[in-house]
Amino acid sequence: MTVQQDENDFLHLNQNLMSILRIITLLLLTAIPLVAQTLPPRPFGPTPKPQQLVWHKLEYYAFVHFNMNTFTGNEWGTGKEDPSMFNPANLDCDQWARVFKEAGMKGIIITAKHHDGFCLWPSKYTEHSVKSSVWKNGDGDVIRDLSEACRRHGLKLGIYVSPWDRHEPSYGDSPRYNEHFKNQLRELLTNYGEVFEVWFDGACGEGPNGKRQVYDWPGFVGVVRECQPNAVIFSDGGPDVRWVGNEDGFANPTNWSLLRRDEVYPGYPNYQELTSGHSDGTHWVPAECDVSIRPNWYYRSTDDDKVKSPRELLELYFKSAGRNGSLLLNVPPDRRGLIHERDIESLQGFRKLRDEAFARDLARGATVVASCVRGAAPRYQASHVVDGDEESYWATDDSVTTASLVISFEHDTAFNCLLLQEAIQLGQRVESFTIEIAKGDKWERVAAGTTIGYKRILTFPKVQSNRIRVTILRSRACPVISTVSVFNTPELS
Ligand code: FUL
Repeated sequence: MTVQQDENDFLHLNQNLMSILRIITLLLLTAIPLVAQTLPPRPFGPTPKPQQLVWHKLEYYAFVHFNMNTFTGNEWGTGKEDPSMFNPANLDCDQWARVFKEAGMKGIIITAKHHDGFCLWPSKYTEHSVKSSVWKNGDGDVIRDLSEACRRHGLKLGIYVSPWDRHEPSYGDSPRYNEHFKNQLRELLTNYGEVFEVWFDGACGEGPNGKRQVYDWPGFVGVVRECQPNAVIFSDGGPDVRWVGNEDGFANPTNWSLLRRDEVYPGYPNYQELTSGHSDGTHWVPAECDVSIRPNWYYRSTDDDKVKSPRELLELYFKSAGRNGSLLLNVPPDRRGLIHERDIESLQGFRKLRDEAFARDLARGATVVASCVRGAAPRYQASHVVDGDEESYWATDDSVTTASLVISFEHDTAFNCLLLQEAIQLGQRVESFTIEIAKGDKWERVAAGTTIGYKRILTFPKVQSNRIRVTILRSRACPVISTVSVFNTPELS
């Protein structure tokens, strides 16, 4: 081998290395923007905490107003009731749990203490409780019975506890009562296993000469966080779940899970705002829609023929869970301590209607084409909206806030209901959308909406077509849609 040959080999090697380097650089230069482009959308605005995400999926659960008022026939007791009046001779929390489970509910929130101060558990801090009643000779504990029944039936347990207490002598002596209330909260939140929601009622009927109690809200919230870190806290203004601003069980069609939380407090005078939330809200505080299956919160035999019908309950479901809220349906046990036959009938009828309404998602597995797919990446492709997986989603490029999806069926298909979901872990984004069907070579509008959020259900007169176009007209950031479902629900025709 000559010196000349050596030099040639060296030069060749160098040239080869240079070409390889050039190719690598080229690859990197083209790949970097692609990789950057297909990064998931960044969260936009306030987003839900993990326990709020879990809560959103519950959608429908029971409210149970049951305690001293059940026996007096009052809606608000005075606190002067004789504890011996509380005597539900056939109390059976297992029956409640069975009925609610069969109704398709996910949990039960019980009035552990209402405004009259009577406690359904043997609190160490008052004599005004089940321990002074004749029920089970004072040895009973409704919260214990219910927590065990919930566990047996796979239901979540929630606790309603009224800060306003008309029995407790320390009420009005602010620091003393606040301590009393926190002690009672601790009992409820440490002795009965996991609690999914703590419900703070904002009502207080003290007149101008009534007792003035300044509540230690940060302290109350602190006790819940300490004892039940996975629970959500409800009040007019959250901090985790807000009142919907009415007791009729509906949210407005425009419903933001957002709230200017620092402005809203229990007893907030502009509570009508809560039915839509605040579009410029600073925190994620979704709406819970509470309503009673009867005209009153507590059981009265005179209401037995006024129980809401399955059809009325279905309509409420569309106006609550179908408008980005949850449905908290009150079903008050009677004086026996049982859910009344009339209520059971309605709950079962409602379950049947709901099952029929959503029996078959016509869009599942259909062909979907989007006007834009984020980075043209499969991870964000349009078909994710019909794959039945709430975790996967369709998203557009960051710069695209108006976009559409066309869902095609093999044949003309009749339908009257559409269900949409945003991937809310990334925030609530959509402000306006339309739904159209193909008629010949034209598109015909069948429905339009504003917000979507966790779940938005739209119903309309039955139409028939082989193509549906969902257009996101306005979104605060690129739309991120996890579900589009299509139904032909018999109840609506
Ligand atoms: C209100 C209370 O005053 C009613 O009695 C009932 O408990 C309802 C759910 O909340 O604020």
